[in-house]
Amino acid sequence: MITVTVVLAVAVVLIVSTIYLVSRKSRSKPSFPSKTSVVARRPIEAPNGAVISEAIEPISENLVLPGDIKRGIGRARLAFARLFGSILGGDKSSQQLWDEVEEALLVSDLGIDLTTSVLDGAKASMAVSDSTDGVGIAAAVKSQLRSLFVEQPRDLSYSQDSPTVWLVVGVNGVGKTTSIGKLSAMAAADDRKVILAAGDTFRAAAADQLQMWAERTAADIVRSVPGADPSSVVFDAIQKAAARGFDLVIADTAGRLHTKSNLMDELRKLRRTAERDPGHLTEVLLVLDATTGQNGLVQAREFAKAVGITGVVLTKLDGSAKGGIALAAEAELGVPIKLVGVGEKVRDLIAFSPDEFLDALLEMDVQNELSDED
Ligand SMILES: Nc1nc2c(ncn2[C@@H]2O[C@H](COP(=O)(O)OP(=O)(O)OP(=O)(O)O)[C@@H](O)[C@H]2O)c(=O)[nH]1
Ligand SMILES: [Mg+2]
Repeated sequence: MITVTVVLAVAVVLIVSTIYLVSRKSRSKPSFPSKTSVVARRPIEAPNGAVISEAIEPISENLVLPGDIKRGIGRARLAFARLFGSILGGDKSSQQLWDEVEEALLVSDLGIDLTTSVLDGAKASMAVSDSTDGVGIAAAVKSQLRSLFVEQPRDLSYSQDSPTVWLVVGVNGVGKTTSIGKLSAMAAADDRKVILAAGDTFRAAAADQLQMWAERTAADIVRSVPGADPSSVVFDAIQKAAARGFDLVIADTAGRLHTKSNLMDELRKLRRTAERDPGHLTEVLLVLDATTGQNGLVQAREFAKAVGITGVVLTKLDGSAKGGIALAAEAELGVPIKLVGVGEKVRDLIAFSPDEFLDALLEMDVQNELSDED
């Protein structure tokens, strides 16, 4: 009798636990095979000297470069709309509304001069249209902001004859090497054969960092020893590209402070090398860190003057609340922002569109997200 009871008890426990496990499994989310699989792991040295371990992902799985600017400029958008959005609500005098717009523009780091000119232009257009409400003010300001962007092509250009050369310049730490990795992935996605030239020979770890990106994006790399002449590295990369039928050479450069005048001399020399046959220099891209705001613009001006730039890559927009810097940079430099960096991953480089950017920055439904955040 005791044996029968024990057997029955064990059977009941087994049945109950089986039912529990089956029901748990069916409730859990279905798992899809991961799109990216890690193929290797190797230590690399970060710019600050720290060794980080980075998963190296196969390039074929990493070619999606979505233009989701709203996600990318999240913080800039929320910070801007917190102030700008409020002009649409409440019963405010016209003066209060203009004061709030001014504050929003200044906080977004548009700079005092541009803010004044945007406000003056918007007020003048309001006087013509005879409108005084918040919606009218918002529209007039948006139209003034739009006019700060230059009307020039924003796609990266290739020469008809290979190899095309792109030179990437900017102050240290702004995101040059990371952006080159992302550009390399973009070019590979476009079926271009790419060589990266490790023109930053100042820091020993710089070429290692670039090599990691070359491996991740199936690009070739030409590098030399620390302290080598950057122009000779770029020269060798162009020669190799021409000899072996590569389409594109992307050259990394050192980014020590512009106050060291020899850096500017070096960049001029690099430019001359990149222009020389068989290379065809079509882009000199200035990388600008959005989080540095107006300070970054002082340095940008120096670089633009020294080497002449064809476009701007505005990085770290994901970490900046200063969306106005995009407008300030373009108005100040007179060259188009071609791409924006919105994260550290290979996909986080987005083709820049002024209209999409302004729509995202000024979109008023962001108020819902604000209340979620608070
Ligand atoms: N959040 C974010 N981080 C970025 C972005 N672009 C670059 N970074 C990070 O910024 C740091 C510096 O990037 P690098 O690419 O090494 O910058 P660099 O200009 O080559 O620096 P130097 O070689 O020292 O002159 C790294 O930690 C990058 O991961 C971006 O768009 N968003
Ligand atoms: Mg670098």
